[in-house]
Amino acid sequence: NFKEADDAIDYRQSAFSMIAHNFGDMGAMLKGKKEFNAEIFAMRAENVAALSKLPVEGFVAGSDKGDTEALAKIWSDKADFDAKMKTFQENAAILALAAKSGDKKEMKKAFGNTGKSCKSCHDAYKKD
Ligand code: ASC
Repeated sequence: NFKEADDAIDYRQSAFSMIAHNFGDMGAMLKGKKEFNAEIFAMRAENVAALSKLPVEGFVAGSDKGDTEALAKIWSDKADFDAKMKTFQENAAILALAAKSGDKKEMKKAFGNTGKSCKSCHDAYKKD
């Protein structure tokens, strides 16, 4: 139900932009680049978990053409792409739980796994 391919591209890029903003701030806290705040960290983790569900909808057929870094391989390997998106969503959900646990070690582990799932998809499906 996007009018144009460009609308689908805007939609997914908006979601990725919000994911990067929230995830990046969590990374800054874990790496000691800014003060760790458990409440903000948990809010950001919740945001990422919710946002992780959004981009996939924007990868509609034909939206490899336009102002996008998405590789055409996404649509020829859609099952693998969707599986990687699902792994990201699962890792983000685990990160949101870890954030509420108060256990910094768990948070770091879950943050690392989530970042790995970002990267595995970028390596396979994003122009560099
Ligand atoms: C980020 C960000 C990404 C991922 C990736 C993880 O903060 O913007 O694209 O983490 O670098 O490896």
